[in-house]
Amino acid sequence: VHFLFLIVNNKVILKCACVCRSIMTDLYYLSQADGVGEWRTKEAKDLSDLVQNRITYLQNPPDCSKARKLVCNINKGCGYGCQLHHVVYCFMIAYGTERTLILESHNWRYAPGGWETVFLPVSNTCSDRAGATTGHWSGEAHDKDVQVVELPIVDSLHPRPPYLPLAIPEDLAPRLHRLHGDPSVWWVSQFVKYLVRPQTWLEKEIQQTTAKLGFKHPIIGVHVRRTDKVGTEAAFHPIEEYMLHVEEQFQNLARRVHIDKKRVYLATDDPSLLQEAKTKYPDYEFISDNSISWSAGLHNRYTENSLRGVILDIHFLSQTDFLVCTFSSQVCRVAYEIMQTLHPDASSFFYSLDDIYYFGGQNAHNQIAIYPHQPRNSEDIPLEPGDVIGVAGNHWDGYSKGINRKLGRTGLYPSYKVKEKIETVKYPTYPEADKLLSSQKK
Ligand SMILES: Nc1nc2c(ncn2[C@@H]2O[C@H](COP(=O)(O)OP(=O)(O)OP(=O)(O)O)[C@@H](O)[C@H]2O)c(=O)[nH]1
Ligand SMILES: [Mg+2]
Repeated sequence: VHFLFLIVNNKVILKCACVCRSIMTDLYYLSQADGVGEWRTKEAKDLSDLVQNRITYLQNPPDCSKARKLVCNINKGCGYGCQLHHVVYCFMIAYGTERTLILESHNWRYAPGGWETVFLPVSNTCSDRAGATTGHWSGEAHDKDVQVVELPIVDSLHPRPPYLPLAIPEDLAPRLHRLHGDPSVWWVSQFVKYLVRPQTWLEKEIQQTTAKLGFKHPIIGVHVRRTDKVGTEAAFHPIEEYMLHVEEQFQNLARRVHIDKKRVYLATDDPSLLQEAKTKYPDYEFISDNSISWSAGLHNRYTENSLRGVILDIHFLSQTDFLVCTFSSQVCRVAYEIMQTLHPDASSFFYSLDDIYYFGGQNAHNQIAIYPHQPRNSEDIPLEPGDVIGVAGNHWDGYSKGINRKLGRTGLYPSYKVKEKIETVKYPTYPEADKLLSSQKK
């Protein structure tokens, strides 16, 4: 549909979009038919309970002085989304190496008081990093006899353990493949879910702001990243580009739910955008706190007030029915991740104007060809079923760019002729934690 809408003004193509919308609606009802929807809801909850319980178990050792620990300092020199992802990366390695994560966050650039000023501590029993032996990360086997291991940022991680996105744990892989359209994101989202459990004041703040702003469904989330990002790491995209996809999604939603009002939650670091959007799109209701956008500018960014703002923006974006944004921004990727924890499978509830989903510092992101492809011209690369393709990006015009690893050739290929190649890794399986959980459930 997105591809087709690029070339409007053509009756045939508009008709295709209508047909496509009907197919999407049928697929939705099919996903709910014959109790599958209920099964999916329960399976999603069971899987999340399982993982959350394992993390809780890992994070609360009975004797902190003897626990094996992995120390992670939040102060990577970047924004909130980037720092949160840095902690997620640490957490995945902690889970992989069966070490309790110790999160250091004093003098955090957003809140000098640290992580616990906004979120619950990552452990109730073990926040002291002291131990008999301490050392820098030098690989799981090498660090075997070191009690406390310090982890650097992913950019300087040597050697690299297998416990990194976009890989998923082998023991959960069959269930995740059955449940979710993008198991890699689901796995990342479980760590984010544990991390962003709000302190009581923040929970109240979220509730109050929900009421104050009139946040209601149906609603589509738009994140527009401007200021320091534009021209350096990402291109400028006018509001019109986002709204094209917002309108398209409301037409899709209208097939299943009643749209009383076309509501858009707008999150942006450009405070002038809200007024522009309201003027240009009077038939929409824009829900946005303009003072949050003011606090997101570079001059005010690293303050507690701005932190509160970005947490609220990400919260509301994640609560929307669909996200339109640029995945080059970690703000939107975090919102998309949290969204996964609120639905059995929200993997398709987004449209990114630029990048495909990625984590950053991840292992190679590969796809596998499922259909053969004959190049149309010199820009294309050939595909044979089974070929492994290292994907660089989706051009959102029906084609992706990548390297055919068998041939060593880089170029374009039709996006539908490949599928994601999801790597699995032997993570520890936490049988003790699982046993505790099933005895609680009885
Ligand atoms: N409240 C709010 N703050 C924002 C918004 N967009 C950007 N920011 C601020 O700008 C920071 C951007 O830094 P990152 O979180 O690293 O995300 P990014 O710069 O988009 O992505 P990277 O450059 O890949 O790290 C955020 O953490 C916020 O502090 C927004 O829509 N709302
Ligand atoms: Mg940045």
